[in-house]
Amino acid sequence: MKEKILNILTTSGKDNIISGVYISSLLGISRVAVWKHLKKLKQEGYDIKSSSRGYQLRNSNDLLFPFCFKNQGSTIHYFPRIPSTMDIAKKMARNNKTPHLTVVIAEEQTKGRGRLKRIWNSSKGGLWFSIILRPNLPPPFSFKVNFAASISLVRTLNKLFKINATVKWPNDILLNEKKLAGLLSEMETKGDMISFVNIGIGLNVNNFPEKHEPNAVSIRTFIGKKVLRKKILSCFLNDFEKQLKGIYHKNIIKIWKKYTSTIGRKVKIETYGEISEGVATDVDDTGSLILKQKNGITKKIIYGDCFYKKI
Ligand code: BTX
Repeated sequence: MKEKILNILTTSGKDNIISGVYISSLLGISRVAVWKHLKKLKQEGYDIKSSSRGYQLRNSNDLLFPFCFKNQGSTIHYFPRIPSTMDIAKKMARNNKTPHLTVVIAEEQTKGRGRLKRIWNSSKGGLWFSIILRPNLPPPFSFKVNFAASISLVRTLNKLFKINATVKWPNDILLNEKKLAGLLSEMETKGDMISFVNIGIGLNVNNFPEKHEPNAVSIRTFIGKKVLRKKILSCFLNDFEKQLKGIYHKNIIKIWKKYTSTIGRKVKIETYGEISEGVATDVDDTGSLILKQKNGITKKIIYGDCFYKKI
């Protein structure tokens, strides 16, 4: 019933205002029942305004409801306001019936998180989602899925907005050296195989992250106008789904290198408090960064935070 009501509100005519009587006649339920459902939707965080003329769903041109993605191969779950899409995705993924490519989207996250439990600012206007994946790979190959996600994201953004976003190792998306998106991955295994990998993506779209994070940027601040998140998500999912097919046999790192700005840069890498500095000379076939240090010794780094030094 909730989906049906939202669908009616999004497809309603002039001013997007629709009367309770009309909704009740379409759905064959009483006006009181309509009122109760709408009250619940408002409590859940949906931006619905009521007036003497009826109900209006605000900001309805860029909603991310499941029925907005009818032609997508993915199953979409939408929440107006939750702590984190990662928590919901983990719960869902632990249920073996949840299919590969299930997407959990939040309009707003109250406890969005980055790597190492850092805070991820997730105010309205951004694209905050997690994808549940069952890639049929042994755990050491999970890096392929993470790198593939950053390729699909950067490729989608550059194509749609004619920008030059790049990937910073391991998989932040930068625009003009500022953080446009962050990716986070959480995995559980079963026997010798991955049970699920959840990839969380936080992309600054129509929000203003620079208010809280001086080194962040959104598409809106960069190109100077609002854009449709729906289109970004849909293009991203199409591209990602294609990449995931037969991923075990693909040289994902070779493709990833076309989109990275890390190789050749002077960097500082922090791994659990240990700092290494030098020039990033390569990323090997397992996704590890190869660092040539000042003393000439080469070091292979499997995990860490990468900071670019000024050019
Ligand atoms: P990260 O640990 O690389 O980045 C976190 C750091 O980025 C923070 O410490 C802060 O300095 C900065 N930051 C915080 N918010 C923003 C922002 N909106 N834009 C740019 N920089 C910011 C990167 O972690 C992984 C982030 C994944 C976020 C997604 S959103 C959907 C899913 N749900 C969830 O809780 N997390 C993921």
